[in-house]
Amino acid sequence: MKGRFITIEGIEGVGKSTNVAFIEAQCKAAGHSVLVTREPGGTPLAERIRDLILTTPGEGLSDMGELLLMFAARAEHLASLIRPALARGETVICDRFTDATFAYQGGGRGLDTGLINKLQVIVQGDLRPDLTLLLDAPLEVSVQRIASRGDEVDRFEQEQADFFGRVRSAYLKIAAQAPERVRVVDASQPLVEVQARIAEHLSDI
Ligand code: Z5A
Repeated sequence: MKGRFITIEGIEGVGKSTNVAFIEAQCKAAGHSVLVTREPGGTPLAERIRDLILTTPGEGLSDMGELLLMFAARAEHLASLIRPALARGETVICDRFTDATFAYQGGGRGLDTGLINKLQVIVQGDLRPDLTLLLDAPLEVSVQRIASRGDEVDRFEQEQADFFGRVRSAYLKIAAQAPERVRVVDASQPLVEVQARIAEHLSDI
C-alpha cells in the first residue's frame, strides 16, 4: 500500500461533507492524486447496500443485520475502490469508515465490540487509516446544523438524543485509545477555525 488513507468521522451534521472538500483541496494543492469516497457506499453495489441500510424502516432491519450489511458494503468498497487506489499511490479520503461501526453499531446499538473487531480483521486484514479526523461537537450543535439544512431524515436521524450521546462517547473513547491516528477537532468552532486545525493535522502526515 503506497497511498495515504484519511478518514473523517463524527456524529451527524458536524461538518464532515463540508470538510471533505477542504481536505481534498489541501491534498491536491500538496500535489497528491486524490480519491474521495464515502461509507456506507462508494461503489455501485455498496451504494445499493447503503440505500437498504438508510431507508429500511426501523423494525425491518435488525441490529445484527445492519452491522453485517455495513461490513458487506465495506468489503466491496475495499476490494473495488480503496485498495486499488492505495496501491496506485493515491490519497484516499473517506467520509466515515470502521470507526463509525464501533461508534454507531457498538456504542449506539450496543453490539459487542469484540465481534466488530473480529469482523474488522476479517474484512480489512491489517488495513487501517493513516489519519482519522474526528469532528466533535455537542449534540445541540449537530441538531441545529441538520435542521438548518432541512433535508429528509434517514433511519439514523430518527434516533433519540441518548443514542447520539452514546455514539459521541464511543468516538471520543476511540480517539483516547489511538491518539496518534485519531485527531479530535472541535467542530463547534467557526469553519475557518475548524479548517485551520484540520490543515495542521494534515501537515503531520
Ligand atoms: N453509519 C453507521 O451506522 N455505521 C457505519 O459503519 C457507517 C455509517 C460507515 C450515513 O451517514 C449514516 O450511516 C450515518 C451513520 C451510519 N448516520 N447518521 N447519523 P452520512 O455520513 O451519509 O450522514 P451524516 O452523518 O448524517 O452526515 P451529514 O448529515 O451529511 O452531516 P455532515 O457531513 O457531518 O455535515 P455537513 O453536511 O458538512 O454540515 C452540516 C451543515 O452545517 C451544513 O449546512 C454546513 O454548511 C454547516 N457547517 C459545517 N461546518 C460548520 C461550522 N464549523 N460552522 C457552522 N456551520 C457549519
